[in-house]
Amino acid sequence: MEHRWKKLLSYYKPFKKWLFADLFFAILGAAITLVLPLIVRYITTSVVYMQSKESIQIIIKLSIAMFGLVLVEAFCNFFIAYYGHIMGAKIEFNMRNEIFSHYQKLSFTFYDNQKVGQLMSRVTNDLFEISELLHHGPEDVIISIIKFVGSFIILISINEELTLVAFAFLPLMIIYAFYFNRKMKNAFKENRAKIADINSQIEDNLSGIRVVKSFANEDIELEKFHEGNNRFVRSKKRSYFYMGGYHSGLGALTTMITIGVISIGALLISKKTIEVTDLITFLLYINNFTEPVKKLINFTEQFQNGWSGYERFLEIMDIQPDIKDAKDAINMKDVKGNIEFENVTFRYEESNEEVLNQINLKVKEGEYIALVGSSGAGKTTLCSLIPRFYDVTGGKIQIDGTDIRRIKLKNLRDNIGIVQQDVYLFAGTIMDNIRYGKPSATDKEIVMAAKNANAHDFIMSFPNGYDTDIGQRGIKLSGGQKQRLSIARVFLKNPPILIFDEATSALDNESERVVQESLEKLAKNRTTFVIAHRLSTIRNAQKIIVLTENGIEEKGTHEELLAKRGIYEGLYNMQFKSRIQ
Ligand code: DUT
Ligand code: MG
Repeated sequence: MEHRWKKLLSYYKPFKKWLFADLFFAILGAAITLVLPLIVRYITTSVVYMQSKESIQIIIKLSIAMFGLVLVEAFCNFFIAYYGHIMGAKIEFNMRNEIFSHYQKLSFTFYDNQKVGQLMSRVTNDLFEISELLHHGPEDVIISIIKFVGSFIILISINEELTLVAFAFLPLMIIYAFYFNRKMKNAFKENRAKIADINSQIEDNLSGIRVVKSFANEDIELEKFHEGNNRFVRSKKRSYFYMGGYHSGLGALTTMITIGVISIGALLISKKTIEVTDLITFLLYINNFTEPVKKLINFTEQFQNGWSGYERFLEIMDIQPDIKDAKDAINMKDVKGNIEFENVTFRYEESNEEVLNQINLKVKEGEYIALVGSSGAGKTTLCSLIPRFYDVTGGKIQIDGTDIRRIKLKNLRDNIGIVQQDVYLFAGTIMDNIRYGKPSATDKEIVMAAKNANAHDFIMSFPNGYDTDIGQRGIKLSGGQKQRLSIARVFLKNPPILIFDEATSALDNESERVVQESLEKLAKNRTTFVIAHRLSTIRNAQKIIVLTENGIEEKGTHEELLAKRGIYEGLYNMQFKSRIQ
């Protein structure tokens, strides 16, 4: 707990001056608010009874002074509102950077178990709540305390009885404000949840709009949407109910305090225990002690929201990336691509069953090997161990004789190129997306890579060529085109080790042939792992490995494995026959 506070306070550190300036102007502003009625009181009790000449002069001076003070107060309020918020935004900026760069460090295991929407709301909503608390919290508390305590001291020194009358209403006000504020804030939270629902529904609908239309299900979608939209209105109604209750009730209570003070004050005047001016002073102070009550109650809510947002923030920040550089990690130069699995065992964190058990495999540099086996046998898993997307739970993997856990992650992954079935393209142009493989690449290199990947021709057939915007996730491209862009990326990256995971599975025969051609060109002189369901695509692999639940069951060339009349032959015959039918 203590270290959480320390860490929270540490966010103020770069903005110490801002914070102090903020607090200084908060105090100054509060002090001026307290002083103004005192000047009025001085005028009404003393100055008006002076000789007229003298009194006129003093009144003019004091009026000017009061105008001046109001201007200063206005500046204080402006400073708090403007620079206070900027400070909050800058703190939010720092925290957002922190959590985003933390996201970049976390491993596959983390993302396997998270929802993207929730991770996003940590960055947006939670941080907003925290920064609101961080910049409004201190000033609100200080202003409220000064105003409340100050007006209490001033009033009690004027008249004790009337002070008691004025403050007698406060407990009622506190209870009322507390109750309605809580209800109101909860209702607002509910609103936000409902609008989040609507947003995610819209997002889901728009992302799947092609499916919606293909099933002609627009009406069903509309109905679903209306439901969510109606829930939003109901929730809003509730929040406006409490908002109305809160404001009207507190307004009435404040007026009641005024009436109470005037009534009792009038009685006291008639009994000659106080002067009319005292009563005026009291009336001038009423806002100064009712407002802090509202502010402090608001603060308790704000604190709860901010703090729970902060805890969710820390929850993420406290997760240590389970895959990171060892202290003595090295950079390898001129990686050849000899890969050796030694007694490799692996299981996913959340399951107790081993996916891979005691796998031994030696792949020489430049070798082209294929992994086949039934779905779920662990082919993808085996390949994702090489770039350390996951760490082995037993045994080790070596590249050129070095345990991959001793190689710097960046260096390791720079040496491995991956082409998968579902290609992820970023929103942007074709040029940008290929350049992702090597950010420093020149345009010439990019065109070269595209040519190698058999992509240049189709790119040039677009009116904007390489500057064509491909839309979100490359929606404007065909499957084969996307695949060739992802191959161009890897050409540009130029790594000695390659992994093709079902790279052509989603394609028709014609585009498969084109993509296959570019894949084989890419694979030349590189250590290559190919996972393929269509055995026709891996016939010429130098080595085919059959992976099953029991591990590596068969190993050899296509002809050798056929001759063995084992699992591979079974798989092959099955596909061969189904092809003919
Ligand atoms: N598995 C998990 N968690 C994951 C991924 C996979 O528990 O994040 C399990 C599912 C499966 C086993 O690991 O039982 C192996 O999965 P993998 O994806 O490696 O299988 P595959 O051989 O690549 O199957 P496919 O041919 O369907 O791609
Ligand atoms: Mg797979």
